[in-house]
Amino acid sequence: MGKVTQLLLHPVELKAALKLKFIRKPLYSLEDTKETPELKRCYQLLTKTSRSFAAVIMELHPELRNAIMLFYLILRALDTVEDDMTIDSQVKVPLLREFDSKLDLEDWSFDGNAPTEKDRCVLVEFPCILKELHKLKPEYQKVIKEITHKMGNGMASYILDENFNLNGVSTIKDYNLYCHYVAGLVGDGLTQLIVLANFGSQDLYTESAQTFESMGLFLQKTNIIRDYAEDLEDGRSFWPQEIWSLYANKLVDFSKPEHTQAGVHCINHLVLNALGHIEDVLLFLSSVHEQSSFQFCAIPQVMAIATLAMVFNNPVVLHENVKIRKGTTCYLILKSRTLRGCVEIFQYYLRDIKKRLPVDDPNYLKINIKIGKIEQYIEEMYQEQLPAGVAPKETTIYKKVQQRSTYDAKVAPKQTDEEYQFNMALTMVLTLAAAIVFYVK
Ligand code: IN0
Repeated sequence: MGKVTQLLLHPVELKAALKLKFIRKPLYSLEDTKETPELKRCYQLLTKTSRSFAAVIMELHPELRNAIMLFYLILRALDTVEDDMTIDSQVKVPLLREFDSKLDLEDWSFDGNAPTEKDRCVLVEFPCILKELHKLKPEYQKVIKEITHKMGNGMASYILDENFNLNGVSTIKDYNLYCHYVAGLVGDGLTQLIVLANFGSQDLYTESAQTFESMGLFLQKTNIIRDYAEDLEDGRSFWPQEIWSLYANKLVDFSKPEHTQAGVHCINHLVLNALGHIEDVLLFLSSVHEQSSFQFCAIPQVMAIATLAMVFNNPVVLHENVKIRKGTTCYLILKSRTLRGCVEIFQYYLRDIKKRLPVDDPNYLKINIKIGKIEQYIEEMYQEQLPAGVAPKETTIYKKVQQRSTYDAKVAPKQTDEEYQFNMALTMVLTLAAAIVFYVK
């Protein structure tokens, strides 16, 4: 179904798409910084590697924009080496283990990727990344190097792990460890950068590693559930055997019609496991103060809960990738600019999951209990349903939410003004249309 038809069938999303395109003003834009040819090329590479998310990075506060853009490109380079099945492990393993040492070089590039590897350009044109990396504050460079070292070695250890290559991920512990190396560490690095820039509460990094770890794991686990069919096609699997072996003898069985119900039960079990990260995600978001950094952190998380609701109890996932509508992404980008907006999005999709949870699902009770616990946590965040005269409990999360609400309060007037501008424009267009129809008649 064409994009336009989809939008016309979802007027709320059409409105969001028009607002995002014509009314919303970015907080910061690239235009306001002088760009060297190398920096310009880096942002072009960024746009090539991730269309939609590149725009979010380009709207970041100038203090962190280049650091996060370069961090993103370097991680994409590492990912492109790890993903390329044509590179012999004799070459791949040392390359991954020593990748961080390449960051100290003035002029290094790699042309060994298969021509079909979509982001090979990032490695071929690595010199412009190195040039801009060495212009960053030393403390930012140190963080990027440290995370690249840990991730490169983590990925290398999996390449060599025979059992992993044969049977994929076996235990839930392995599942969390694999997700730690490819996504948890990203949360570690980004949190250090946000704290160093003083864009979040000082305890964001020291409070608990689990909090920023969950930011990465919630995204990665959602992608792993969504990409079941695509990964199997590429001869890879990341679903933990400890879970899927409860529903089938072989992981590939789920793609057979007679095992569809078992496959759906397995999807729902994996969704239950991913729901375990939501409270940490909400705690993390309530600790990010600088607005463009908040939006940078919030957008992937609200996209993930929308995707998780879409894969939930959905047999289509066993045969093809499902994607949320473009219109939905526009609506989520506008609404996720405040913590309150993010909480309402999570509440909406958790209720959607609960509504579509079949009573005969083996995890019916556990999923209901988990969603109930998250609802309780959200109540503790705002404590707005308290009986008269009962004072809110000053818990850590409550105080962090109170503080974040002062930043939310600065966003709300902008959202109201956008609504006003949209209604004005709509009234003009409708009046004009009516006038034309009246005179033509
Ligand atoms: C990301 C994450 C990301 C953003 C903000 C805060 C984060 C905190 C912890 C961990 C990751 C965090 O966001 C991107 C989003 C993205 O690239 N989305 C793609 C869609 C997609 O499906 O790829 C898009 O085009 O919109 C993300 O998914 N990852 C990522 C990579 C590097 C950085 Cl610096 C930040 C990838 C991953 C594997 C989930 C970490």
